[in-house]
Amino acid sequence: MAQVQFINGQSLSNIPWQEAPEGIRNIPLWRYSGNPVIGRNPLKGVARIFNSAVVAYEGTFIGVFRGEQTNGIPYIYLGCSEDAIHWSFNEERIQFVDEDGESFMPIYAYDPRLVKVEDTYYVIWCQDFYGAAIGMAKTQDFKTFIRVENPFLPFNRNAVLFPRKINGNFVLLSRPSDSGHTPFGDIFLSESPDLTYWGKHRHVMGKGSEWWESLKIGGGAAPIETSEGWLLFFHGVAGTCNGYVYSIGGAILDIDNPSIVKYRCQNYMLTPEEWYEERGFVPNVAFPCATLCDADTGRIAIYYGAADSYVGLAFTTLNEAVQYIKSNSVVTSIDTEIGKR
Ligand code: BMA
Repeated sequence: MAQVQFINGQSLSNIPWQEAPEGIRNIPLWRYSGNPVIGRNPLKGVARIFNSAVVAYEGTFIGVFRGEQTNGIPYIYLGCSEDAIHWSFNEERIQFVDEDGESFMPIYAYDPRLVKVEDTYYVIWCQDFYGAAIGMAKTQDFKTFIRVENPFLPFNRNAVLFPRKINGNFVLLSRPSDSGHTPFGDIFLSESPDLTYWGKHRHVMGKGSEWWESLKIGGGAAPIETSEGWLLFFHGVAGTCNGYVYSIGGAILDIDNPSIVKYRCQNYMLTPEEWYEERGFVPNVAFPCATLCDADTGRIAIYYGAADSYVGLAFTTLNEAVQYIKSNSVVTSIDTEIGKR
């Protein structure tokens, strides 16, 4: 297969990396041998950090972390790292403000994603808005975080912004839900010229016919722009007699019209197997929220929450991930349509 390229990719020579282990590999992702990279009680007043997102920033790394406080309420904390493996965190929760500078602190905030579009970083998370809904804030310096209007009505989760405007508009993936443990869910896409008014809603992907994603799916890491289309790592959920199992899936969306799925991998890309994925506050969860990419080598580092208790790191290359998705792709007419019924 011809080499796949990142589009608008950056050099990231300090991306964390380990070569794939020897032996049988059934999946195109391999775990960092030092996982979990964030363990229990990582911070005063915080019992667990998981489902968190990182970016490269000024030669080092910075991230927004879901911290489960010792009162059980999740909030978002800022962390930084020299190597994207060892993290230190601000003890203070991120202090969000409204446009007018007034404090805005949601009752709870969880599952943050972090995406740079042009010169601004956007944090997107789930918060209470008369039920579970999407919250959003912007920052340019990781000191001031200014709230952006809530994009959608409740109930919704797993919102992920594309890293550039498409046809002049911001584009957001989301997963309409209920306010509880949502036993259903497809990925949709919405556009906005200004991050205030959202429309042109499209269906992107439905829960899969494969067992590992047969209950619901949700956006994961920000889509990665490549010569094959937008590479999306998402989560797929199976409902078993002992509860939900969250795996990592992979798909490639059309570059100009990402409501069209070009390829969708029928196999999971990673599923809970290690102790830190199978055992924890919620067992059997691998929940991807971010990637780092190095355009020079094609390396991809994937950050995922493990068992609602830890942060795990996994690796792949652009070629291996895309080749695996393409060679195991099954798309239905619901995937390949524009998604506007
Ligand atoms: C989902 C979200 C995630 C969590 C997952 C498994 O509904 O709440 O934050 O990781 O459940 O508990």
